[in-house]
Amino acid sequence: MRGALIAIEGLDRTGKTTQTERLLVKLKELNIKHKLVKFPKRDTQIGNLINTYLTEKSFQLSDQAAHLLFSANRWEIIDEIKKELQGGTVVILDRYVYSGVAYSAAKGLDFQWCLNPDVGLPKPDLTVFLQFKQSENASRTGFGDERYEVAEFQEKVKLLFENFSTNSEWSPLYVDGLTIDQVHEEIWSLFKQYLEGLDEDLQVF
Ligand code: DGP
Ligand code: NA
Ligand code: NA
Repeated sequence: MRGALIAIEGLDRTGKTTQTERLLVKLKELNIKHKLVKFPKRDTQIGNLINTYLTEKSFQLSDQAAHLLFSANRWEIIDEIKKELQGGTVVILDRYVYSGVAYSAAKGLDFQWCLNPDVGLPKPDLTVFLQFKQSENASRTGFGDERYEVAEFQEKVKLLFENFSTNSEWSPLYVDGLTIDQVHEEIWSLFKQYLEGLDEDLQVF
């Protein structure tokens, strides 16, 4: 049995990082082998460049070049992720291909062009998409620190994420008015069925 590949997606400040951490605590309690990978993974050389791009607005990079760096950042660690899965470890991704495409296409790049460099990456077994019915995330603390954290841009990203809503692994989760605990319980109920591991091969984008 291989481990499940689970992605947590959403706009900025929807609570992804809080929820992935909650999930890790739970898996630890249950003694289930797990690994978290947060994208962009900023602690590699490519990731360092991405971090500079996101945090320093004076850093000049074409939209296409930035896009390909984010994709390269996924490809540079994918063999490690596959190895973990083969060894039976559950791998949790905090953002993945969906963010890669949605954030770049929101700048006006062609959707399929954006997806192309990620074609061949493994598809998650489950992708939980955290979202608000209202544009509530703009009022959450910390919003606005980085390059993409601008309300109008986030609205465009939200629309582009919709393109994935017909994917079979896609599970939208509205977090309006829910507490951290309640969101955690919802994620857990989606996640539970994958704990035993899976027989079938991973699909690819
Ligand atoms: P985070 O560390 O999760 O807050 O992500 C940093 C920012 O980068 C966030 O605004 C979303 C954006 N982002 C994440 N992955 C990608 C990607 O693959 N491509 C692009 N263009 N943006 C991304
Ligand atoms: Na962010
Ligand atoms: Na974030």
